[in-house]
Amino acid sequence: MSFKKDFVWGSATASYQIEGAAFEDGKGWNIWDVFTHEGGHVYGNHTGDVACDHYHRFKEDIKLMKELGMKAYRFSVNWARIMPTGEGAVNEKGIAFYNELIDELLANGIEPYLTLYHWELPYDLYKQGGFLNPKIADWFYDYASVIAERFSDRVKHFFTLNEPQCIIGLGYLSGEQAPGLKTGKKDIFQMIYNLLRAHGKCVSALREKSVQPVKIGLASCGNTYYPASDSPEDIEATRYATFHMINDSLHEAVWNFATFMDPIYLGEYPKELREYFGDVLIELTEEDKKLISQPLDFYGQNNYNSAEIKAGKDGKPEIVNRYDGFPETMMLWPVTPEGLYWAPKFIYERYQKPFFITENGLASMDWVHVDGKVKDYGRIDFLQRYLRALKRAAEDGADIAGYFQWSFMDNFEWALGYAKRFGLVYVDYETQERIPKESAYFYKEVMETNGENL
Ligand code: GBH
Repeated sequence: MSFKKDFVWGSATASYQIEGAAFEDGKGWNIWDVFTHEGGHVYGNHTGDVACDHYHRFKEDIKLMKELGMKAYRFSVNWARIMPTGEGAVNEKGIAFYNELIDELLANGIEPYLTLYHWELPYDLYKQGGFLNPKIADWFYDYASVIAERFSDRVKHFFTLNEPQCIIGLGYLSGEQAPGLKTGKKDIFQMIYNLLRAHGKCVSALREKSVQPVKIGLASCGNTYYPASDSPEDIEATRYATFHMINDSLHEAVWNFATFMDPIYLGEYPKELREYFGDVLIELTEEDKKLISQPLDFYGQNNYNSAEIKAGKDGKPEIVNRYDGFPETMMLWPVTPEGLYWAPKFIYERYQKPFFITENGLASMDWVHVDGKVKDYGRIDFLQRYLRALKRAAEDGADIAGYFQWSFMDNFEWALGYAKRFGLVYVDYETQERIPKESAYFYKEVMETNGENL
C-alpha cells in the first residue's frame, strides 16, 4: 500500500502574500495593508502592494501550475476585496477576479481549495474591535454566505480559517504580525472564544448557502512532536504532549492545538485550559458547542517542524534539546521529517477525519545559478524526507487524503517580507519573471507517480 489512488496533490498560497493590487478595483484596506504601511514592523518595510502581481498574472501562473503537474491548488480569498469594509456592500470587481481565477483553474484541470481567512482582516472590522468583538462571528457568517452563494457552484472544498493559533499567537500575543498587539490573557481568551464561534458560523453559512454539497475543514498549526525512541514510554509521552498543555504558560495555551481543535472536533475545551486559565476562560454554552463542533469533512494541518520528546520522571513529556549544528532551514526552523509521520498518526487517531497536510515546505537558499537554473537540492531532500514520513503514516492506516506544498511560488513572507523564499517557483521581484526551481520538477514526478518515486 502507498498513497491512496485519489490522493490530492497540490500546492498552496495566500492572497496577501501573492496578489498585489492592494488598492485596485475597489478593494478595501485590511490589517496587513495598514501594518506594512505604518512602517517599522516588517523586514525592509516591505509591503504586499505588488507582491507577485498575481492579480494581473494569474493566467500565466495557472498555466505554469498545469505545466508543473498540479492537481489541486489551495488559495485564499482577500475578504476586503469582496467586501471592502468587511460587511454589507459586495464589490463586484473583487468577485469577478475570483470567478476568473476559479474558472481558469478548472479549465486547466486544477481543483480549487478555497481558504476563507488567511489573516486579511478588513481594517474597518478591526476598528470595531476585530476578533475582540463577539460580532466577528456574524461578520464572518455574512462574508461566508457571499463566498458560498458566488463560488460554490464550482468550488467544492473550503477551509474556514488558516491557523487560528497564529491569528492570536502572532497577531495578539507576540505581536510579530498584524495587527501587532500584545494583549493580556483576558483578551486572548475572549478572542479564542470569538474565533471558535466565527469558525462555527462560517460552517453554518457554507452548509446553508452553498448550491451543492461542499466539503469543509480548516487548516490548523500548533506544536507537534515526535518521540526520541521507539520505546512505548517515549511514544506515549509524545502522544500526550500533542494534545495536552505541557506547562501552564499563556504561550502554551495558544500553541497547543487541542485548545482550538478539541472544541471544533470534540465539542469541549481541553481540561488543562480550565485548570490553568479558569479565571478568564469563556465557558461554551450548549448552543456554542453545537455551533462550534458541527461535523466537518476533513482535518487540515500545516506542519513545518516538530520537537522531540522523551518520557521523563513518571512518564511526563520532556522536550529534548537539539545539539548544535542540528539541520535547519533559512527560517532557522529545524528539519524534522519524523513529525510528518507522528502528527498525522496521532491526529487521525484522535479526530478520525480524512487528513490533509495543508502546508509544508521550507525557505531555502535559492538563487539563479550561472546556467539559469535554481538548484534547490535542499528542498528536494526536504520534500523527499517529509513525504516519505507521510507515506509511512498512510501505510500504517491513517486516512491521509492529500498534501499541499507551501508554496507554489516565492512570496511575501509576512514579517520577513521578500527575504525568505518558500516557493517551488522562483520569483524575480524586479521583473516578475517566474523560474521553476529544480524542486518543482522533482515534485511534478512525485505527483505523477503518486509518490512511488519517493
Ligand atoms: C504558515 O505559518 C503560514 O500559513 C504561511 O502563510 C506562511 O507563509 C508559512 O507558514 C511560512 O512561514 O511557538 O511562538 O515559536 C507558519 C506557522 C510559524 C507556526 C512559527 C508556528 C512558531 C510559534 N508557524 N510558529 S512559537
